[in-house]
Amino acid sequence: MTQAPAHKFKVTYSTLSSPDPELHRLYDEAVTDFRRHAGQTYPMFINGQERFAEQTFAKISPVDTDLVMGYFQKGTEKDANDAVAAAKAAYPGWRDMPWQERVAILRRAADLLSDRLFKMGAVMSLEVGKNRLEALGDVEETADLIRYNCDAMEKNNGFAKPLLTESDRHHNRSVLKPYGVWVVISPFNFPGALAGGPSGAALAAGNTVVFKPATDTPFTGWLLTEAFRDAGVPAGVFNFVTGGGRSVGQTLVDHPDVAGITFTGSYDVGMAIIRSFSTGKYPRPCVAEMGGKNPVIVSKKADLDKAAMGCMRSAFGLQGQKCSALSRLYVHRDVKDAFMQKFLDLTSQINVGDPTQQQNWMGPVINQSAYQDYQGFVADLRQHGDIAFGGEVLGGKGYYVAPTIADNVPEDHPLWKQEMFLPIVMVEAYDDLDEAMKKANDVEYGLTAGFFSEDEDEVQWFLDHMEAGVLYVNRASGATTGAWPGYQSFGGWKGSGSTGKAAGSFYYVQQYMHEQSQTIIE
Ligand code: UN1
Repeated sequence: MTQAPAHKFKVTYSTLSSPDPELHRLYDEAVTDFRRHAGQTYPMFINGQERFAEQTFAKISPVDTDLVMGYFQKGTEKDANDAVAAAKAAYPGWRDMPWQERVAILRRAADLLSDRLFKMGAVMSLEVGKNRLEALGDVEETADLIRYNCDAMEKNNGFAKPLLTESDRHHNRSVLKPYGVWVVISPFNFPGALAGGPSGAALAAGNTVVFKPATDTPFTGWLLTEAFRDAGVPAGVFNFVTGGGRSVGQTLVDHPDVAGITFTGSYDVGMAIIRSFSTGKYPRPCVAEMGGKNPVIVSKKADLDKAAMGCMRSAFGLQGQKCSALSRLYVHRDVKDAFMQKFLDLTSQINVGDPTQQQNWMGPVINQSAYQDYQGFVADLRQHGDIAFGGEVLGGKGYYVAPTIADNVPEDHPLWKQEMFLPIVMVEAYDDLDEAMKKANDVEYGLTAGFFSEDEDEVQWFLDHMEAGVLYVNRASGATTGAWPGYQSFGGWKGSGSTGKAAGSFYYVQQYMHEQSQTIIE
């Protein structure tokens, strides 16, 4: 039988289910095939060459802790330094290549990712614990983010634009130029999109890249590296280093030859990098995306079926481990009981288990430490409020926990403000919309937020007052989650992001370049 082209199946985070049996067959085959070949050793990639360290670490699947997916290199400071040196040496050639050629190479890399959809999706499911649609969505988002950065270069003619002139003898223009060596440090939860997206932007703009994935997700990082390599990205232009955050990551952050960085991860680490990047000899650009504590407000004029579905998907998709996940839910007192009934009912229908099995919508949490955090948070919430649903670890060979809804937790409890990054949502009744908005905004984060109401004036009120970078109204496929490049830009306000510019719309790739004004007089 001939294999259907991968691009026939376009899965996004809003895809609720796919009726196409071919998609499921190809994914199942890829999982079986991967399991048969698991346990190999994978290199780093520096200056176009595979690089092996003295020590390796095992990547264990959170889905099944008996499954060693592969062995990855425990890179050292020297490896990090070599990667920066390689990127620095390769920079002039890549910078001077016409942007049209750079973009052609990067579009090839995006197409290779789409071609490898099922293999990469299978790896991501086992590496992160994503269900099949979330995993396939992440692969496609990675490819689309790379394409979107290429399109941005093209639509703006490489960012060389004329300025006003005094006469025919004056030629004035503004040109955006790359910075040099760009570091990309990515998180575990979207190991494709949040690595390939920023790398694609940095490369399209003409920077060279040193990429370090989260310690939990080296495998997807390697597959991304292979796609750039196979697309013809020249040696030294894209480098891949693995190892500890404190050794390899810190060496990259501290390196004087690094011109800019994109970090996606926790608020504490992000803020430390921003501070360190502003205390050198001169300020250097730091694009930081740093988590959320995302609220939903349900009005008494809401369609409660839409609201319950959107909240369930946002609170528990990918086990609550999205920075876009819903974690605070404010429901009008008049409709709270009716809403809770629907919300609990939908939540009780979630199957938790091996996410490569089609019937399981939630997989495990990422690692032992997250599994322990979950138990600690639940004990705390149980002591101070009610666990309306879930609250248990589920056993098995992986880190499985129940989707959890906490109610009646006092307003001053610290977990109303702290990002948990787990499938736990806290619910509270409100009497007055303005009071709900005040609480919704009263956190250090401002990433995503959702609103449910069938009243136009209320909708406008929400859009006018909510302090966050990504707003959704009446979205049943995800009340706060599921941004897609070109359709929703994605970036945070306040403690959620450092630049005020979001990925996926009009202003992102420009952050990887600085402006030069050129005036020539004949
Ligand atoms: C994240 O949540 O960590 O909007 C990144 C979403 C996805 C993921 C964003 N695009 O839910």
